[in-house]
Amino acid sequence: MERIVLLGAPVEEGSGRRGCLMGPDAYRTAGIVEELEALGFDVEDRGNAVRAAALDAVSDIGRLKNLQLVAGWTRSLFAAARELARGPAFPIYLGGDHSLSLGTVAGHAAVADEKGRPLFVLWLDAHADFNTFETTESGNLHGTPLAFACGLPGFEPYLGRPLPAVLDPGNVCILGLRSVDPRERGLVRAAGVEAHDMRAIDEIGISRLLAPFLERVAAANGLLHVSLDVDFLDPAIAPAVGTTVPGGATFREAHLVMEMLHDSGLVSSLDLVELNPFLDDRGRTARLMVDLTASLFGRQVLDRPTRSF
Ligand code: B3U
Ligand code: MN
Ligand code: MN
Repeated sequence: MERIVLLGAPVEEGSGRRGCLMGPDAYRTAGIVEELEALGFDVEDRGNAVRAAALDAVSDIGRLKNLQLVAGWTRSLFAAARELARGPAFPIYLGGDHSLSLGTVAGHAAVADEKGRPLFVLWLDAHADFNTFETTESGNLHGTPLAFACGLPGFEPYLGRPLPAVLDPGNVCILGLRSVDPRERGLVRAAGVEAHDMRAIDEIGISRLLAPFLERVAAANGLLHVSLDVDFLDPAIAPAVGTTVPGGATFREAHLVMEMLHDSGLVSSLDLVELNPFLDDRGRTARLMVDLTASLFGRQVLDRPTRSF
Protein backbone atom coordinates (compact mmCIF):
# COMPACT_ATOMS: atom_id res chain seq x y z
CA MET A 1 0.00 0.00 0.00
CA GLU A 2 1.33 3.40 -0.88
CA ARG A 3 2.07 5.73 2.00
CA ILE A 4 1.33 9.41 2.39
CA VAL A 5 2.80 11.60 5.14
CA LEU A 6 0.98 14.75 6.19
CA LEU A 7 3.09 17.45 7.79
CA GLY A 8 1.35 20.53 9.17
CA ALA A 9 3.26 23.81 9.21
CA PRO A 10 1.23 26.55 10.89
CA VAL A 11 3.22 29.46 9.46
CA GLU A 12 1.33 32.69 8.91
CA GLU A 13 4.02 35.33 9.30
CA GLY A 14 4.76 35.41 5.57
CA SER A 15 1.31 36.76 4.76
CA GLY A 16 -0.15 40.13 5.53
CA ARG A 17 -2.80 38.86 7.95
CA ARG A 18 -3.43 36.29 10.63
CA GLY A 19 -5.34 33.02 10.33
CA CYS A 20 -3.27 30.67 8.13
CA LEU A 21 -1.91 29.02 11.27
CA MET A 22 -5.28 27.26 11.53
CA GLY A 23 -4.91 25.80 8.03
CA PRO A 24 -3.46 22.38 8.89
CA ASP A 25 -6.18 21.65 11.43
CA ALA A 26 -8.92 22.79 9.04
CA TYR A 27 -7.74 20.21 6.47
CA ARG A 28 -8.02 17.54 9.15
CA THR A 29 -11.48 18.73 10.16
CA ALA A 30 -12.47 18.64 6.48
CA GLY A 31 -11.46 14.96 6.39
CA ILE A 32 -8.17 14.85 4.51
CA VAL A 33 -6.98 11.70 6.31
CA GLU A 34 -10.25 9.81 5.79
CA GLU A 35 -10.52 10.80 2.11
CA LEU A 36 -7.02 9.58 1.33
CA GLU A 37 -7.55 6.38 3.29
CA ALA A 38 -10.77 5.78 1.34
CA LEU A 39 -8.63 5.86 -1.82
CA GLY A 40 -6.50 3.04 -0.42
CA PHE A 41 -3.55 4.98 0.98
CA ASP A 42 -1.81 4.38 4.26
CA VAL A 43 -1.78 7.88 5.79
CA GLU A 44 0.59 8.97 8.52
CA ASP A 45 -0.33 12.34 10.02
CA ARG A 46 2.70 13.77 11.77
CA GLY A 47 0.65 16.62 13.22
CA ASN A 48 1.94 20.16 13.20
CA ALA A 49 5.40 18.92 13.89
CA VAL A 50 7.36 21.81 12.36
CA ARG A 51 8.15 24.98 14.25
CA ALA A 52 10.24 27.97 13.28
CA ALA A 53 13.89 27.37 14.19
CA ALA A 54 15.28 29.87 16.68
CA LEU A 55 17.87 31.96 14.87
CA ASP A 56 20.45 34.47 15.97
CA ALA A 57 19.18 37.93 15.28
CA VAL A 58 18.65 38.53 11.57
CA SER A 59 18.98 42.20 10.82
CA ASP A 60 15.96 43.91 9.35
CA ILE A 61 16.03 44.64 5.64
CA GLY A 62 13.88 47.44 4.26
CA ARG A 63 10.18 46.91 4.78
CA LEU A 64 10.31 43.12 4.88
CA LYS A 65 7.85 41.72 7.42
CA ASN A 66 8.83 39.05 9.97
CA LEU A 67 12.08 38.21 8.19
CA GLN A 68 13.59 36.49 11.20
CA LEU A 69 10.57 34.27 11.81
CA VAL A 70 10.13 33.37 8.15
CA ALA A 71 13.84 32.51 7.96
CA GLY A 72 13.38 30.29 11.03
CA TRP A 73 10.45 28.49 9.38
CA THR A 74 12.45 28.09 6.18
CA ARG A 75 15.33 26.35 7.98
CA SER A 76 12.95 23.96 9.75
CA LEU A 77 10.87 23.23 6.67
CA PHE A 78 13.97 22.74 4.54
CA ALA A 79 15.28 20.12 7.00
CA ALA A 80 11.89 18.37 7.22
CA ALA A 81 11.39 18.36 3.44
CA ARG A 82 14.90 17.08 2.80
CA GLU A 83 14.19 14.11 5.05
CA LEU A 84 10.73 13.41 3.57
CA ALA A 85 11.93 13.83 -0.02
CA ARG A 86 14.19 10.80 0.45
CA GLY A 87 11.01 8.71 0.64
CA PRO A 88 9.42 6.29 0.62
CA ALA A 89 6.14 8.07 1.50
CA PHE A 90 4.56 10.85 -0.55
CA PRO A 91 4.74 14.11 1.47
CA ILE A 92 1.87 16.59 1.66
CA TYR A 93 2.75 19.85 3.39
CA LEU A 94 -0.27 21.45 5.03
CA GLY A 95 0.11 25.23 5.31
CA GLY A 96 0.31 27.76 6.41
CA ASP A 97 0.95 30.62 4.01
CA HIS A 98 3.02 30.28 0.83
CA SER A 99 6.29 31.14 2.60
CA LEU A 100 6.12 27.42 3.53
CA SER A 101 7.40 26.69 0.02
CA LEU A 102 10.65 28.55 0.69
CA GLY A 103 11.64 25.47 2.67
CA THR A 104 9.80 22.66 0.90
CA VAL A 105 10.95 23.45 -2.65
CA ALA A 106 14.56 23.93 -1.53
CA GLY A 107 14.43 20.60 0.33
CA HIS A 108 13.01 18.72 -2.64
CA ALA A 109 15.44 20.42 -5.03
CA ALA A 110 18.36 19.31 -2.84
CA VAL A 111 17.26 15.67 -2.82
CA ALA A 112 16.44 15.65 -6.55
CA ASP A 113 19.98 16.87 -7.10
CA GLU A 114 21.39 14.05 -4.95
CA LYS A 115 19.35 11.56 -6.97
CA GLY A 116 20.55 13.06 -10.25
CA ARG A 117 17.00 13.82 -11.37
CA PRO A 118 15.65 17.24 -12.39
CA LEU A 119 13.00 18.81 -10.17
CA PHE A 120 10.02 20.41 -11.91
CA VAL A 121 7.54 22.67 -10.11
CA LEU A 122 3.91 23.40 -10.99
CA TRP A 123 2.82 26.61 -9.26
CA LEU A 124 -0.97 26.98 -9.17
CA ASP A 125 -1.54 30.55 -8.04
CA ALA A 126 -3.11 33.92 -8.86
CA HIS A 127 0.33 35.39 -8.12
CA ALA A 128 3.79 34.58 -9.44
CA ASP A 129 5.44 34.75 -5.99
CA PHE A 130 8.54 35.89 -7.87
CA ASN A 131 9.44 39.00 -5.89
CA THR A 132 12.86 39.60 -4.39
CA PHE A 133 13.65 41.60 -1.24
CA GLU A 134 14.25 44.49 -3.60
CA THR A 135 11.10 44.31 -5.70
CA THR A 136 8.46 43.41 -3.09
CA GLU A 137 5.99 46.24 -2.67
CA SER A 138 4.08 44.70 0.24
CA GLY A 139 7.02 43.33 2.25
CA ASN A 140 5.04 40.06 2.62
CA LEU A 141 7.49 37.22 2.18
CA HIS A 142 4.92 34.76 0.82
CA GLY A 143 5.39 36.73 -2.42
CA THR A 144 9.02 35.51 -2.75
CA PRO A 145 9.33 31.68 -2.70
CA LEU A 146 9.57 30.98 -6.41
CA ALA A 147 12.22 33.67 -6.96
CA PHE A 148 14.18 32.22 -4.02
CA ALA A 149 13.95 28.65 -5.32
CA CYS A 150 15.15 29.78 -8.76
CA GLY A 151 18.29 31.28 -7.24
CA LEU A 152 17.61 34.99 -7.62
CA PRO A 153 20.02 37.10 -5.56
CA GLY A 154 19.58 38.61 -2.13
CA PHE A 155 17.90 35.88 -0.10
CA GLU A 156 20.84 34.99 2.20
CA PRO A 157 18.85 35.29 5.46
CA TYR A 158 16.58 32.37 4.46
CA LEU A 159 19.10 29.54 4.15
CA GLY A 160 22.49 31.20 3.67
CA ARG A 161 24.41 30.74 0.43
CA PRO A 162 25.14 28.86 -1.68
CA LEU A 163 21.83 27.02 -1.85
CA PRO A 164 22.13 23.22 -1.77
CA ALA A 165 20.43 23.15 -5.19
CA VAL A 166 18.89 25.79 -7.39
CA LEU A 167 15.66 25.10 -9.24
CA ASP A 168 16.02 25.59 -13.00
CA PRO A 169 13.47 28.32 -13.90
CA GLY A 170 12.97 26.46 -17.19
CA ASN A 171 11.46 23.61 -15.14
CA VAL A 172 8.73 25.79 -13.61
CA CYS A 173 5.17 26.26 -14.86
CA ILE A 174 2.85 28.84 -13.28
CA LEU A 175 -0.86 28.52 -14.00
CA GLY A 176 -3.64 30.90 -12.98
CA LEU A 177 -1.93 34.30 -12.96
CA ARG A 178 -3.99 37.41 -12.55
CA SER A 179 -1.98 39.60 -10.18
CA VAL A 180 1.70 40.24 -10.91
CA ASP A 181 3.61 43.32 -9.72
CA PRO A 182 5.24 45.36 -12.53
CA ARG A 183 8.86 44.64 -11.59
CA GLU A 184 8.01 41.05 -10.71
CA ARG A 185 6.69 40.53 -14.23
CA GLY A 186 10.09 41.55 -15.61
CA LEU A 187 11.81 39.01 -13.34
CA VAL A 188 9.48 36.20 -14.44
CA ARG A 189 10.13 36.97 -18.09
CA ALA A 190 13.89 37.36 -17.64
CA ALA A 191 14.12 34.03 -15.82
CA GLY A 192 12.31 32.24 -18.66
CA VAL A 193 9.62 30.70 -16.45
CA GLU A 194 6.64 29.21 -18.30
CA ALA A 195 3.78 31.37 -17.01
CA HIS A 196 0.13 31.32 -18.05
CA ASP A 197 -2.42 33.93 -17.05
CA MET A 198 -6.20 33.52 -16.95
CA ARG A 199 -6.48 34.88 -20.46
CA ALA A 200 -4.38 31.99 -21.74
CA ILE A 201 -6.56 29.55 -19.80
CA ASP A 202 -9.70 31.11 -21.34
CA GLU A 203 -8.33 31.16 -24.87
CA ILE A 204 -6.44 27.88 -24.98
CA GLY A 205 -7.92 25.76 -22.22
CA ILE A 206 -6.20 24.58 -19.07
CA SER A 207 -5.58 21.00 -20.24
CA ARG A 208 -3.82 22.14 -23.40
CA LEU A 209 -1.55 24.34 -21.31
CA LEU A 210 -0.75 21.66 -18.75
CA ALA A 211 -0.26 18.64 -21.03
CA PRO A 212 2.97 19.81 -22.74
CA PHE A 213 4.50 20.63 -19.36
CA LEU A 214 3.71 17.13 -18.09
CA GLU A 215 5.20 15.67 -21.24
CA ARG A 216 8.39 17.61 -20.57
CA VAL A 217 8.56 16.29 -17.01
CA ALA A 218 8.05 12.74 -18.25
CA ALA A 219 10.63 13.06 -21.03
CA ALA A 220 13.23 14.32 -18.55
CA ASN A 221 12.43 11.58 -15.98
CA GLY A 222 11.80 14.47 -13.60
CA LEU A 223 10.32 14.72 -10.15
CA LEU A 224 7.30 17.03 -9.90
CA HIS A 225 6.46 19.21 -6.92
CA VAL A 226 3.01 20.82 -6.99
CA SER A 227 2.32 23.97 -4.98
CA LEU A 228 -1.39 24.73 -4.75
CA ASP A 229 -2.29 28.20 -3.46
CA VAL A 230 -5.97 28.56 -2.50
CA ASP A 231 -6.13 31.78 -4.52
CA PHE A 232 -5.57 29.80 -7.74
CA LEU A 233 -9.30 29.12 -7.33
CA ASP A 234 -12.01 31.64 -7.98
CA PRO A 235 -12.96 33.36 -4.70
CA ALA A 236 -16.61 32.55 -5.37
CA ILE A 237 -15.83 28.88 -4.68
CA ALA A 238 -12.84 29.38 -2.36
CA PRO A 239 -13.33 32.45 -0.16
CA ALA A 240 -10.94 31.40 2.64
CA VAL A 241 -7.84 33.26 1.51
CA GLY A 242 -6.37 36.62 2.49
CA THR A 243 -5.56 37.72 -1.05
CA THR A 244 -8.68 37.06 -3.10
CA VAL A 245 -8.40 38.01 -6.76
CA PRO A 246 -11.51 37.66 -8.91
CA GLY A 247 -11.54 35.57 -12.06
CA GLY A 248 -9.75 32.46 -10.83
CA ALA A 249 -9.87 28.81 -11.84
CA THR A 250 -13.30 27.21 -11.79
CA PHE A 251 -14.27 24.10 -9.88
CA ARG A 252 -14.07 22.09 -13.09
CA GLU A 253 -10.74 23.50 -14.26
CA ALA A 254 -9.15 22.84 -10.87
CA HIS A 255 -10.39 19.25 -10.72
CA LEU A 256 -9.25 18.64 -14.29
CA VAL A 257 -5.73 19.79 -13.39
CA MET A 258 -5.68 17.42 -10.43
CA GLU A 259 -7.03 14.52 -12.49
CA MET A 260 -4.45 15.07 -15.21
CA LEU A 261 -1.72 15.21 -12.56
CA HIS A 262 -2.96 11.92 -11.17
CA ASP A 263 -3.08 10.24 -14.57
CA SER A 264 0.45 11.44 -15.34
CA GLY A 265 1.84 9.51 -12.37
CA LEU A 266 4.55 12.16 -12.12
CA VAL A 267 3.77 14.09 -8.94
CA SER A 268 6.10 13.38 -6.04
CA SER A 269 5.21 16.07 -3.45
CA LEU A 270 2.49 18.63 -2.73
CA ASP A 271 2.04 21.91 -0.83
CA LEU A 272 -1.45 23.04 0.17
CA VAL A 273 -1.07 26.70 1.09
CA GLU A 274 -2.78 29.98 1.98
CA LEU A 275 -5.96 28.47 3.46
CA ASN A 276 -7.21 30.96 6.06
CA PRO A 277 -10.01 29.16 7.93
CA PHE A 278 -10.90 32.40 9.76
CA LEU A 279 -12.25 33.68 6.43
CA ASP A 280 -14.04 30.50 5.37
CA ASP A 281 -17.73 29.99 4.81
CA ARG A 282 -18.81 26.92 6.78
CA GLY A 283 -15.62 25.04 5.82
CA ARG A 284 -16.33 24.99 2.10
CA THR A 285 -12.85 26.10 1.01
CA ALA A 286 -11.16 23.54 3.24
CA ARG A 287 -13.46 20.85 1.86
CA LEU A 288 -12.77 21.90 -1.73
CA MET A 289 -9.01 21.74 -1.15
CA VAL A 290 -9.44 18.24 0.32
CA ASP A 291 -11.58 17.19 -2.67
CA LEU A 292 -8.93 18.52 -5.07
CA THR A 293 -6.31 16.55 -3.18
CA ALA A 294 -8.49 13.45 -3.54
CA SER A 295 -8.64 14.02 -7.31
CA LEU A 296 -4.85 14.26 -7.38
CA PHE A 297 -4.68 10.90 -5.63
CA GLY A 298 -7.02 9.14 -8.01
CA ARG A 299 -10.61 9.85 -7.11
CA GLN A 300 -12.63 9.70 -10.33
CA VAL A 301 -16.18 9.30 -11.51
CA LEU A 302 -15.60 6.64 -14.19
CA ASP A 303 -12.56 4.43 -14.66
CA ARG A 304 -10.03 5.63 -17.18
CA PRO A 305 -7.53 2.84 -17.55
CA THR A 306 -5.19 4.65 -19.93
CA ARG A 307 -3.01 7.65 -19.23
CA SER A 308 -4.71 10.64 -20.74
CA PHE A 309 -2.66 13.80 -20.47
N1 B3U B 1 2.77 40.18 -5.46
C1 B3U B 1 2.20 40.71 -4.24
C2 B3U B 1 0.90 40.03 -3.90
C3 B3U B 1 0.96 38.63 -3.44
C4 B3U B 1 1.87 37.64 -3.70
N2 B3U B 1 1.42 36.55 -3.08
C5 B3U B 1 0.34 36.83 -2.50
N3 B3U B 1 0.04 38.09 -2.68
N4 B3U B 1 -0.44 35.98 -1.82
C6 B3U B 1 3.20 40.64 -3.09
O1 B3U B 1 2.83 40.95 -1.97
O2 B3U B 1 4.35 40.26 -3.31
MN1 MN C 1 1.17 32.03 -3.54
MN1 MN D 1 -1.47 33.67 -4.39
